[in-house]
Amino acid sequence: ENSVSISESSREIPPIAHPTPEDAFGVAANIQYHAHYSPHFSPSKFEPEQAFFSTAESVRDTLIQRWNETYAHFHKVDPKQTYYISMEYLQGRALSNAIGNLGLTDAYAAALYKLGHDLETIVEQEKDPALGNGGLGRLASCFLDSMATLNLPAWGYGLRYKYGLFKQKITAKGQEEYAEDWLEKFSPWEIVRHDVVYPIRFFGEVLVESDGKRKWVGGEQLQALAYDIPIPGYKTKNTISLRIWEARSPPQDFDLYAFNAGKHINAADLQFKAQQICAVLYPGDETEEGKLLRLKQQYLLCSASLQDILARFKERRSKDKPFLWAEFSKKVSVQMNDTHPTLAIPELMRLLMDEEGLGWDEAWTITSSTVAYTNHTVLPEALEKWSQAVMAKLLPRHFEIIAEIDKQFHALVGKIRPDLEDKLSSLSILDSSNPDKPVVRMANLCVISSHTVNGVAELHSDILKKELFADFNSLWPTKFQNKTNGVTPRRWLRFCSPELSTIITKWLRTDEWVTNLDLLTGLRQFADDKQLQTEWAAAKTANKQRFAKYLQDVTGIEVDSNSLFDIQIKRIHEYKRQLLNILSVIYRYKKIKELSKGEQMKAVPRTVMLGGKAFATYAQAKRIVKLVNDVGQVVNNDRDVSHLLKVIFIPNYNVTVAELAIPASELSQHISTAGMEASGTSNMKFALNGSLIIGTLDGANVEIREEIGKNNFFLFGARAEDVPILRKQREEGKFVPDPRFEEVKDFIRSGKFGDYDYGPLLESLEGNTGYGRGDYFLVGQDFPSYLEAQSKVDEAYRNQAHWIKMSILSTAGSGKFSSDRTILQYAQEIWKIQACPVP
Ligand code: 475
Repeated sequence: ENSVSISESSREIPPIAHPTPEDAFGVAANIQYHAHYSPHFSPSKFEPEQAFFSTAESVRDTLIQRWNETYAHFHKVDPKQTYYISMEYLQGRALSNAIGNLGLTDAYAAALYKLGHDLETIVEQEKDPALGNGGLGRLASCFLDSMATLNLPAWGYGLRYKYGLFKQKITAKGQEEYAEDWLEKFSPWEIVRHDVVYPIRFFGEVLVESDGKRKWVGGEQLQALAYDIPIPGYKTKNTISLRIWEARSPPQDFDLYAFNAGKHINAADLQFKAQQICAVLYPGDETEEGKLLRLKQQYLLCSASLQDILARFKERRSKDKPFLWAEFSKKVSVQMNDTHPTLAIPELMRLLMDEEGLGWDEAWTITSSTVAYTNHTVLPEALEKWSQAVMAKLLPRHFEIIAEIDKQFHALVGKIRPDLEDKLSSLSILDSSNPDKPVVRMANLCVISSHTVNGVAELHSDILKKELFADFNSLWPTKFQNKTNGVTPRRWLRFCSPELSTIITKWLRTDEWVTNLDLLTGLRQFADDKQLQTEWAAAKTANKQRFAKYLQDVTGIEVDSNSLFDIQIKRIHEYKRQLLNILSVIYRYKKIKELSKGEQMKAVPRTVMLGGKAFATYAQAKRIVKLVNDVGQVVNNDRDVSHLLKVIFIPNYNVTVAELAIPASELSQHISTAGMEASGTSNMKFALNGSLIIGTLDGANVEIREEIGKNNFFLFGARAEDVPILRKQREEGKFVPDPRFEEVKDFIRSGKFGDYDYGPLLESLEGNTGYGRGDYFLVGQDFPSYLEAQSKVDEAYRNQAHWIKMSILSTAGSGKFSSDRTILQYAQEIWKIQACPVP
């Protein structure tokens, strides 16, 4: 027996002198340390790539230190905590964001200079991890930045896909997709947590024990392994975590007999099978793919996250903090980013009942006061519906629980709202109306089980209340809220446009706008000031030149930095109407060709840029990509017009490209069919960067226009409330197309843009209305008013002083669209959590 007892405390890691280098000298030493002692390459090499990894590791030291302090502080204070669960995060590159938030950009730039590198080149070595599709994923990342910056006790949970969103290449055939291997080398930001592992089960069966308790047994068993990515707040010590899960097979007992019998491949097989689960991000944006693998991903995310949440809740109980399940929802709030993590609901029920021994009623009270749901789209193809058969097979216990929730919901309606009973077929969770394919409606499960349901812009939340969830709203009117989206001003202004930021800070005489974006209104009083206008124009020009250089590098096309930079970047969707944009470009091209030399002198030169990825099997979207590229080929090579018009498809649009494009933009297009874009968030980023918007009254455009003033917004198109009426009129043969619209379609049909078959694309604009046909998205309807708005853009651009003034007013009016404002509203009105700053 050991006579010397080792005290508990001596098993903790002894504190070390703070490694955070704070000046260029210290930083350089730290980078060198990593180059020598954590070399992933030959230590004799210090090329940009090695310099990037050493630099990132040096930054990571500081982040880990702060992350530990934050975690310890939360543990001590034990505040109510929010967990944001999302299948997608679009983080973008982390290096410049991290050193920016730490306030160490100058120190790192100077240190790298000492070591023979420049910061910009080093930053460009980093891969852009694209673990998301579009708006929903990027919003999650903006939210993490705001939660950290606001010192909120909150974490993100996600999945560690091996392959992110595909890489897009443009060839003569149009878009081609290639694997995006963001882990090709490794990611310096993730910290693998071998101490955080949870069991995950699929398939199997439910046993009923003698006491009536139910138990899920058998089937396949896996493990979820955690990786933590530290998320630093801006100018605060608080550093939170994005915890992403990876599936792996449980450690196998090494079976020597099997090995000798040559059967050792089995373990490797299991490992391979497990790894398939997180192999790829499903690339459909606003589409639902009822594939088993996707359901496995969703369950892995929910189960691992909830086991982790429960473990933390228990860990924080102690003698003086008694363990009471009834306290759970006073300590924990779970936000579901769309319906993708809906399984969090039955999983929390299962854990509370089957693992913790609670009864149904208590488990239901806890669950329904813990989870909240955000809806991001009303598009029918995005509303998740899972086959009941698939669900019952993969997750038999969860299916039982879901059926029971549905049953109790029916009983509740019968009791308190018998008038709604004939609506139950559309309100219920289980929909068996099609006997060949009974489904589980995930959105209904979310609405019924959540204490709060929110939309992402005023108009969208109204549509949820009045249309999509109207009956639920009449049942639970206080359940529905609005939380207009926002974007982080750090990444989307302070760091992506240092030029404009410096000017803003100078004129506002403070840099506090970075965390208090409403202060931007202070720019309004200087909007007419010639000095500010000159500085503003110079910054915009510098950003345009930087982006022009990038475009030349990736497309080989030379861009005139004096032309109007007109940009539309977002996923390619018919409802987003990139087709409307390119059709009007074709019209512009035709008209320029008809001008005399004298008239041409007066025309405003434009560079129209479009970028975005099309879901690989979304044929119309791919045709649109092809058309943009074909039009570019013709226009850019036509010597009569190329000095007045260029059309560029920006390949492989991602967060990194957005950071270059948005600051360079003067006009940006947010032109969806009214009522279809839930919010949009790039509209906010563009407005913040002084880019004027041409847009419809859709999503957050409505609120942006209110904030920056209607004179500073190029509005066109049908209103949301008129859209159904217009579709109906069209159906009745009452729509008379504008001759200019016909002219453009004929021009494409003539073969002017090559021999690709645009028939199916043009046909979608004709005939009887129906989803995806008969011009469902009202391109023809809005074409004339769009052309008029475009003429107003040209007119306005001719008066540069006035344009710059509008640009300043656009930035000045963007304060509302900070994700700090959005997150504060979630914290106060949904999560009921408070800031918990590390002292
Ligand atoms: C909206 N993605 C934007 C943004 O709120 C809005 C759905 C199903 C499967 C995979 N991806 C999805 C979305 O629904 C999505 O990205 N929605 C977007 O959310 C943030 O600003 O208007 O279209």
